[in-house]
Amino acid sequence: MIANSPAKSHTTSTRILSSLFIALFSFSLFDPFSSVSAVNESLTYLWPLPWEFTSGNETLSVDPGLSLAIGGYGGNSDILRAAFDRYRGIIFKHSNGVYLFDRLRGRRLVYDISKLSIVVNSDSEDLQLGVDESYTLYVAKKDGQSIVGGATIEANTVYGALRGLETFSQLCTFDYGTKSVQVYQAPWHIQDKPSFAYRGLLLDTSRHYLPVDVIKQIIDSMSYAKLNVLHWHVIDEQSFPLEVPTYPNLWKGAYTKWERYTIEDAADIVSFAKARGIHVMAEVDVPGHAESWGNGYPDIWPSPSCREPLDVSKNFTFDVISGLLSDMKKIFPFELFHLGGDEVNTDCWNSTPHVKQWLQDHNLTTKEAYRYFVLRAQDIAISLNWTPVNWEETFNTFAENLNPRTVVHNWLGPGVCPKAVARGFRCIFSNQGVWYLDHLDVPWEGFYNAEPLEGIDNASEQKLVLGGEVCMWGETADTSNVQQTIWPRAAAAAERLWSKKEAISTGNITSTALPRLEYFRCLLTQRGVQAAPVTNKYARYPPT
Ligand code: CP6
Repeated sequence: MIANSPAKSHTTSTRILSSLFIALFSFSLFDPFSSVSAVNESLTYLWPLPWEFTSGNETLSVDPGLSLAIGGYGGNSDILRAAFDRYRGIIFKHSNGVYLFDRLRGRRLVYDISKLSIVVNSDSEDLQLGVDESYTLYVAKKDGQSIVGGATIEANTVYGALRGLETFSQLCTFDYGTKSVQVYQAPWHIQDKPSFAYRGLLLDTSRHYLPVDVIKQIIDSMSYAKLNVLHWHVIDEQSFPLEVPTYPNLWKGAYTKWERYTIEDAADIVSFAKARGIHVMAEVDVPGHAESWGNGYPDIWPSPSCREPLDVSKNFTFDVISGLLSDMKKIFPFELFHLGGDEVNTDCWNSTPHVKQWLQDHNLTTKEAYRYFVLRAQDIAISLNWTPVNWEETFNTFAENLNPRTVVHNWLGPGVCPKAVARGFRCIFSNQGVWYLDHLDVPWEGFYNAEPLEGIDNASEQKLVLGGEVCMWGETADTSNVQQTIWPRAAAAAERLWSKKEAISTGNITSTALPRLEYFRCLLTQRGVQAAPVTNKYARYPPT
């Protein structure tokens, strides 16, 4: 655990002393400073790395009574005030008790930064894809003359201000020596914005149910890494945990009556995420991965022995999809909606007499029937004013028929986004070889080195890559291990999706990124997120 901050505040003499001290200790068997000594003063301990920044060599103290001054058109935002209160809790987690104690003892306390000013230029809280998340952040000492002292965040939207608050909180470190919160390497001037508009995490609540509180903790942790889309793979073949008022038997497919999400739960998750600048994209994966629907409505199965894919021959199937999506529309305001379409094995359509008959009557092969199903589901989503997202098999099998608004979601391998954008489709990168979190054998470097734009040179085609998403499939993850499976590797992808490519692609990542990621992982654990260690440090021993 890196308990302390970058040691910029040390005077030369204490630095020499502490080096001596560490040198002495490193000869002993037990090295209590092994992790602290990993702090490298030439690195910027922010994750993900901001686009442009300058820093200095002053250390500033932050007032535990830090107040908020808000201005601009968006100054009256409840989202902003609530976020400030949350971040106060994070920043002063360790110091508030000390502060109160000092005040009781009547000590006079003087701080460099007592106010955080936030200016938001727009009062719109509309959260859609591509919303402006840029911000500038200044942290500087008030010198009496200058009016630009203290901390200031400027943003065009409240969501940019949220990103700036996160960065500010990462600059604030509790110093165990002075028992106060300090900003090292000030003055700071940061100008920041994301590389990609879509920076997602898939959560699967069908293979294992995740309680609402756990989903909220994950949303909180996403905001620390500036991820901004929760792809909620809520339903699959194993269970149907979601309430659907129009077809109330659907959630009979839940594992138990406790492992369910009411529509109020779902709406609560959406507003919790919105308050953190995070979109929730729900997925209804059809026609494969949908066996659980038939627990409540067995007619949606071709037959009791053919439960998947759903029955393409019945209008009832599409009535259920239509009712389900209409109910979802009231809960999920994000413009993208995921319709799955992956891993469809149509063999048993051919061996189910009434479906086989229907195929013959309509002169369709099973492959064409798969296409018909996906396109009909797309039409329902589009009529509800959604932009459909589909897994890449749909593109791989019938790109020429896909609605041109379709967003192609890559997963099988590399090379799909280049093909999709060449045909004018937008694309999301989730290559299973590098961004599947359930692949425990992929180390953080695999996540970090993945590049959504690989193989795409043309700037107008690059713009069609919305971003990428790491996937936490739920077969082997539940409440007991989901956070440590997501973190810290999801953070490696988060920096890839946020930071300037040139700034994070040069040099040796073991020295430029690893210590920063270890620091961020420590920050996660300080904030209560059960993040796993980044690497097995001891595997490197004995040192050579
Ligand atoms: N569930 C659904 C899954 C997977 C997919 N879709 C999946 C496939 C292969 C691996 C991991 C997950 N479990 N609905 C593929 C998009 Cl290795």
